Amino acid sequence: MSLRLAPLACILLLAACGGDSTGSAGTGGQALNVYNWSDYVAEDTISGFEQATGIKVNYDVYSENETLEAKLTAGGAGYDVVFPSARPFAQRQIAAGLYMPLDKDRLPNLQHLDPEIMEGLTDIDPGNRHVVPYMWGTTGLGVNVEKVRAALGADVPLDSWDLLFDPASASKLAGCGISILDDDQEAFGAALIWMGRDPNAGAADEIEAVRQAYAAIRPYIRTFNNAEYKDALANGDACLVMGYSGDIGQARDVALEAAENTGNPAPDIRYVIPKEGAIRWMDVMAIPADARNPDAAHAFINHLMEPEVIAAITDYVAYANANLAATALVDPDIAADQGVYPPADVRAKLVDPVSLPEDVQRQRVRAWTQIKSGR
Ligand code: SPD
Repeated sequence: MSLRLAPLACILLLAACGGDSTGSAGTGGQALNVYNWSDYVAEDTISGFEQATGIKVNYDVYSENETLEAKLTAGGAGYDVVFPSARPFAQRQIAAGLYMPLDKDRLPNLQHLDPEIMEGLTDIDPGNRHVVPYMWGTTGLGVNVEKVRAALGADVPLDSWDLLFDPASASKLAGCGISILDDDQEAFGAALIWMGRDPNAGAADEIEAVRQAYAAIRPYIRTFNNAEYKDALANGDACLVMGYSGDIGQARDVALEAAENTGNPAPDIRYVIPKEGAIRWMDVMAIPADARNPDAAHAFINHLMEPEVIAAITDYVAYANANLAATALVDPDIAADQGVYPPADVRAKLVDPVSLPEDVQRQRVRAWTQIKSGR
């Protein structure tokens, strides 16, 4: 895992970094409460912000959009900056008035963001008033190549959802460990794409088709989770996972580091965007309407839009960012990694999730609960 040290220059030479000169003055001396996905900043991101601004950060993590949404809707959680996925979560949270409008005068680093990505968010956030894009990625397969080949043969194609959804394949991989995201949007999307259908489909027969697809492989699935699968892939407890792109890049880096430390051969862990296509998602930053420290929240969001800061995060977490000015600063190996920045022909097969009607969403959640329980 490469860790860029560029933000240090900003810490030492604050004035030279531009647009990040907000100190603790104006924040009422209160700590900033940040709630983010797990493993979604670099090692020095939070300490870099604290040193640059004098603002103390309480940093807490989650691994499901639903956890964040439950806290936001209950109110009083006390978070100042949160990171929902854009569709459908931020979309409906904006509509429900859960976020405060951003004060763009306090976000000068907005100038660095990719105008195409900003424009792409205006359907859920007209005028880009409430959310700022953070990282984006895809949901595909993480593969331990040696173990999968040992189970399925040296010539097995690694670029298809068949690896997971073909029961003949899954049954042979059960022994080395299959893990699936506990995320109904991703799980439904993947199965529907595998079947050549619209991943945003919601008709009763589509839901039934997904239920049957999972019923056929359910006996071979070891775990359903959104965070632990990363370690399982890295330490050999899983050989095939459905996972978020950067998480699988992180698992590969952890495995490489462990191999270096122990002198053992490094496993060949790969992230695959299957040839049939995949879901693309975008996570955004927002300030809850009941935030207690909006001044510090703006300073934090602005800090994360510093090209050096966000490039270092991309290098560390292996997710693509939305900051054009950061592109030249990203580690060339990460910038060239087609799992992080897919080429045009692959991008053409990526599908953005949409907000489904409430009754469809409820049916999906019910079916997903049944699938997981094996009923
Ligand atoms: N470890 C960070 C993972 C971020 C994943 N966010 C996207 C979820 C899309 N359903």
